[in-house]
Amino acid sequence: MEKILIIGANGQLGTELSAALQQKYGQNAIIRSDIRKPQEEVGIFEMLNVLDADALLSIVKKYEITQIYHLAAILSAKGEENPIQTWNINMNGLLNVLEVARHEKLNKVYYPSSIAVFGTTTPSPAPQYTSMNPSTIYGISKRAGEQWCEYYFNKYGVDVRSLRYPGLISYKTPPGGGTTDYAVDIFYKAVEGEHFSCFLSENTRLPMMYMPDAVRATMELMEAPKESLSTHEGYNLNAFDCTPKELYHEIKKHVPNLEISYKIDELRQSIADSWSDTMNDDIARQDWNWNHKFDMESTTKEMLANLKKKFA
Ligand code: AKB
Repeated sequence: MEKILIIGANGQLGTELSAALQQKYGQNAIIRSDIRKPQEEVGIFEMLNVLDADALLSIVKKYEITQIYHLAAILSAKGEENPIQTWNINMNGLLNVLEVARHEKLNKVYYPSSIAVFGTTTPSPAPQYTSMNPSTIYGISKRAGEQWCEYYFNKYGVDVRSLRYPGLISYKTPPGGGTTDYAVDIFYKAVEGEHFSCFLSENTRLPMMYMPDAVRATMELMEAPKESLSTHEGYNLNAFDCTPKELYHEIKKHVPNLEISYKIDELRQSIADSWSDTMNDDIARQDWNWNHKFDMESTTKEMLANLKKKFA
């Protein structure tokens, strides 16, 4: 029986992945952990700072953990406020997880990567294997993390799997400190009847994905037979791409009163400009049959309907 530890379970991805894993494996098989208590405690929860390797090991032993989903990280824009701290958390957290996986002989590890690994020398659409010169410490740590994952797979046989997520759009838990966060904020403003001030310019194109697709992709990758996987670095993962202007016009079809203005944040604009505006994910589609379900139109409908219910 699998026993799964989720590190960073209260975050944007962690909240929804925890619920999906609890549904699949049962509540007692999932140990949620984070540095803060969750607002709502569902199932087993442990306080854990992933930098504390002893605490991590004792939780792994206590629950006889067989898989770890290591989701804790500082995102792109927030990471620039304190690069050394970001490197420490993003990198040493991963190394603690890989070490415990190696010594305790865990079955599998999941490590999220990001479009932040790409840079200005990456062509568009970004191929799976390409030139990468990430410009943020978050991107540098994700790229190095991917390489550590491949290294632990080759050298120690740790079955670690990873996806390069686009910007994730969800209504359950807000993101924090990312460059793609505008694509979530705009929906909240639309539903709350407020003006939306966008920190990226109207024509900044970025890859995006609705959270249910991201959760399904993660679970499908983790369930794929090991022999079918051709990489243990992050797989490119694509759904749709859009600019703030395009997303605004799509939402406006449902919320005609929504107004937008642009107040560019230089840091986040420069980060977005350095990222690829779309990715080629053919290898994920070939290796483990990845296929997205949601495009910009269906994501918009779902986000608005669910946020309206949430605020009703
Ligand atoms: C961010 O904007 O930093 C994240 C990401 C694309 O990894 N959402």
